[in-house]
Amino acid sequence: MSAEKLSPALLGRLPSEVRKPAYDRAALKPGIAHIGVGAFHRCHQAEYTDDLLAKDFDRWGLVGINIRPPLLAGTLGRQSGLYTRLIRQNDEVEARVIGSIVRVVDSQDSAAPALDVLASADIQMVTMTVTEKGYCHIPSSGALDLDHPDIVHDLANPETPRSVPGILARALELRMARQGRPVTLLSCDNIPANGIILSNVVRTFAERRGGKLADWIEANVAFPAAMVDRIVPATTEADIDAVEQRFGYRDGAVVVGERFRQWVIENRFAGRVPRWDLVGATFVDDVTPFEHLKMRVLNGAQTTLSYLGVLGGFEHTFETMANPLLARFVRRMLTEETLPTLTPVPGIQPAAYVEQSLSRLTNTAIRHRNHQIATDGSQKIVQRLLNPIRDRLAKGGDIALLSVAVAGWMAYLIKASARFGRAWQVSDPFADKIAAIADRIGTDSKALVDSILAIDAIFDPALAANATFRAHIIAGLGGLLSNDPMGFVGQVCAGPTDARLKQPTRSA
Ligand code: NAI
Ligand code: CS2
Repeated sequence: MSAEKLSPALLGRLPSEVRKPAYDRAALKPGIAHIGVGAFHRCHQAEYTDDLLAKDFDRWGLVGINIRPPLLAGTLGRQSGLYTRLIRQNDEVEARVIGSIVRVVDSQDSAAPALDVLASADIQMVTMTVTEKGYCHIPSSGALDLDHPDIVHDLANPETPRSVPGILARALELRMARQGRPVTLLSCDNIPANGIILSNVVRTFAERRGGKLADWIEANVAFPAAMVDRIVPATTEADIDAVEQRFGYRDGAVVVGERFRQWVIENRFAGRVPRWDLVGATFVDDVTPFEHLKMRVLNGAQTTLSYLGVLGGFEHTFETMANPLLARFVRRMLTEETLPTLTPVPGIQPAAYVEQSLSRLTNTAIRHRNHQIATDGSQKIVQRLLNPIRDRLAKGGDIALLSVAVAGWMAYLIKASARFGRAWQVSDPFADKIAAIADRIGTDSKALVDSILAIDAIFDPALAANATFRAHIIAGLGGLLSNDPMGFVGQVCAGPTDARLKQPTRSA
């Protein structure tokens, strides 16, 4: 017989080691909407909100909305929004059922269900984790990509939008017409200056829509920036089975994360604000130093390890970190090249932050696949690698190690092309473009780099034209496409700068 499913009725009978919501869920009122109920939201913002509800401070429940797959009705919906959040640190497991999501809404086929929620007067805070590419912006500039197919569609059909910027602009228009209450739109995605990018893409829509919308947004909507942190890999069937075996019930919405968590939010709100600062979040005037630290150190390390890890034949981050060469490479990259680009962050010692970040990446219970982190690299490398490179170049600093990581992204996509034997499957908005370049050019790394650096949506032209940067990327790509990519990484890690620029032998 299959195990009983998680439900409100089961809460009273859960094993004692599973922590339960410490408040009356029936008393909650929808107050916060979240777009993009994926693994991360369930393990981060929803947990902070659960902590806040347990303090009996407010009665704000979350309404979760997905405008893209997966459907929520069959998992969270069937469980009345309940799910199990596992914290895993090597052999330790800590289980907790989170109760802060009071309703879920699938709005994949039409924006109407999402708009109903977002335009309602009950909702005064809208958070989102819609992945980096969900903002439909140009990574190198942060502006709305007017050629994006969803944006072309939404500008032509503003009342039936399908993109995040289009849906938010329409929701704000409905709020203005129906009830006029202010609202905060809080991006929790790992894009640089996420408040500014979200505001750019929504305001561009509003300006094109005309009427009073842009002025209303100016007066009634806040777009704070936020830095969010907790490593949360995609949930696997094994995770769901593990909950059943260990605790005796079936939960289709399990999520697994590490113990560490952080949320730094810009103190710029419109309307009511959940007091997440009472449960560990920090409200600050300027998120930028926190954002740079996190994206350049932790995310920079993850991205670097993902590309070099795949090229070296490793499956997960923790296995890649167990390789002494790759661990040494990433530590040197962060310490020698990334750290000097950072401005001081109150209360955080940069070298200690590097060590803490690297140590988080060795957690054997966090099975974060290199291919998952490598996904959508074109949307990630600007903030994680290219911006620190630009800062280094401006001060005359060495960029040899950061450049290998950028070349890693190129090699990863090139090796997925037909000409290179489709080494693995990739998912990146620029994958087809880079595969076409690889198919046309073949193995000439200088020609490959010339064509790839010409993609100005990723590489800003001034950086792409920098001779030092080009030379390092050409050397890096040559080395990583050679028969011995790890040998090349070893040479770079050991050798002086000019030796790093020498072209190694390449595979045919
Ligand atoms: P996930 O794959 O579990 O969920 C992705 C969510 O985004 C889904 O709800 C999906 O419907 C939605 N989505 C995808 N493409 C969209 C689009 N074009 N428009 C609107 N919605 C879209 O991924 P997960 O782990 O929840 O991560 C999501 C984002 O959260 C990341 O891309 C990152 O920016 C941020 N984040 C993730 C962390 C993690 O460790 N998983 C940690 C810190 C931030
Ligand atoms: C990861 C991040 O998938 C990825 O790109 O690098 O989502 C990472 O796990 C989080 O930012 C950690 O907070």
